[in-house]
Amino acid sequence: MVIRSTGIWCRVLCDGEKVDCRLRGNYRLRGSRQTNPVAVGDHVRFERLDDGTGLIHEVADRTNYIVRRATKLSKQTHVIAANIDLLCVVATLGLPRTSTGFIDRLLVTAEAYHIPACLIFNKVDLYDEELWELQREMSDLYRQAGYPVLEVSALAGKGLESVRETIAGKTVLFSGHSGVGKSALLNAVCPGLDLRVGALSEWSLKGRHTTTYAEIHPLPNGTHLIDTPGIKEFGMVDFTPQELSHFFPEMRAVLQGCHFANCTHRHEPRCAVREAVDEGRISPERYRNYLNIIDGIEADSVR
Ligand SMILES: Nc1nc2c(ncn2[C@@H]2O[C@H](COP(=O)(O)OP(=O)(O)O)[C@@H](O)[C@H]2O)c(=O)[nH]1
Ligand SMILES: [Mg+2]
Ligand SMILES: [Zn+2]
Repeated sequence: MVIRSTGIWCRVLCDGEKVDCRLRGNYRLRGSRQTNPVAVGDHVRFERLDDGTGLIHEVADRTNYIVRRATKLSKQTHVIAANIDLLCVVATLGLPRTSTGFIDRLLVTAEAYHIPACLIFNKVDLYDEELWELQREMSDLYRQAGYPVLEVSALAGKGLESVRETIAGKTVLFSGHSGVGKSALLNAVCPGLDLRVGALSEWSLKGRHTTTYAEIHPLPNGTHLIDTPGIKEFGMVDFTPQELSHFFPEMRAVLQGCHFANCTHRHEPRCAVREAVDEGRISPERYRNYLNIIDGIEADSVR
């Protein structure tokens, strides 16, 4: 597994050993639109050379990958990471309160990239009765939509085992607003990791500058932590208003019932999604966020 990639050289984790590898000179880019043929998370086959380095012969097909555009308008994309097993969206209900709008945008991005996602609500040690009530609503909301929800406290050590079980053996990306406790949570889950808590930028532990390249940290029991600024910085994947509901699992499940195949579930007659909202099978909040994202897509396309 490639755990670091800076262009020509990359570092490959192989049976616990880290080997610096180069791509064979004649290795062709898999798609002309991608600027880098190897990204962290890629599985490669390499040949060991006399000097101890490796020569990569083959890059395995990816199950998924996240990209960044080379420039705002360019069609060329840079693959940031590949073969991501899980996106953990870390949120808080106390201060600051993560909005469902923000959560839903991250979840939509994960769906569009074919990355399974789960929600982790941190800082439950700060809850009073009212916040627990809100937490129950949020947990119901997202479980109904099809996502696993964990309620944890990095500080009080609550729910850590559920986080360990959820990420065990997986290549995982943590995302969420700064300050929600991602670093604290990872430290609590993986003693010895020693990430800086309360730091402005993530993963600044080694005195590196804020990286544009992703890196993977191997953890005990086969978990691999992807270190990137988070997928929200990469922006949403391009899609049309007609496609958006496919990235809401609970809408995807009913939209074949819509009268029009290209239904956007706003004003079209005989819409199965709106029917499900009216009958309480789809949450009005998720539906509202769906409408907001569509508005954003349309505003972008006229700009
Ligand atoms: N009360 C409480 N505070 C927490 C918890 N987890 C993290 N924090 C605090 O939240 C702040 C931000 O944490 P940090 O891990 O740096 O957040 P990050 O920006 O998401 O990585 C720090 O002051 C932490 O001590 C928690 O479970 N409960
Ligand atoms: Mg942090
Ligand atoms: Zn519809």
